[in-house]
Amino acid sequence: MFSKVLFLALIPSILAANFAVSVGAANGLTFTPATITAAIGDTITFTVLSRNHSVTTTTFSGAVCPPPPGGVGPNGFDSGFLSDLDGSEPTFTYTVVDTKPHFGACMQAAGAHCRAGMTFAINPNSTQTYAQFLANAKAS
Ligand SMILES: [Cu+2]
Repeated sequence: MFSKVLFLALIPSILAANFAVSVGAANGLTFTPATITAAIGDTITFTVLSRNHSVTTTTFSGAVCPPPPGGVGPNGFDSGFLSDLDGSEPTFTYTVVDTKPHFGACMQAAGAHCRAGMTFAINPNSTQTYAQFLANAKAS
């Protein structure tokens, strides 16, 4: 009986996936990959590979850039600034808690990184696409 309970408790961690996203690879203003399709319980680990960036949720349209401190919710998030200026490659891990679209960007330089296209989407869909979000960011 105890072992059956233990086994059932382990199932979510067995099935959950972890996605790795590079932030600022090759000194670029990029999240790679820029879109992630994830299920509840999956984790996304962002690793900053250059400069000083943030991983922050924002709105799909309107005032996209810069994303506000704390991020835009519900279930938004904000890594705060993560500097790789010392070569430490800092990470931020988000655990997915819903399957709704979440759009995010870097808040650095008063939104300049965001407007340059430093953006990402978790679970974009047919009405809220990453391509449209990116266009909204560049125009914001
Ligand atoms: Cu940045």
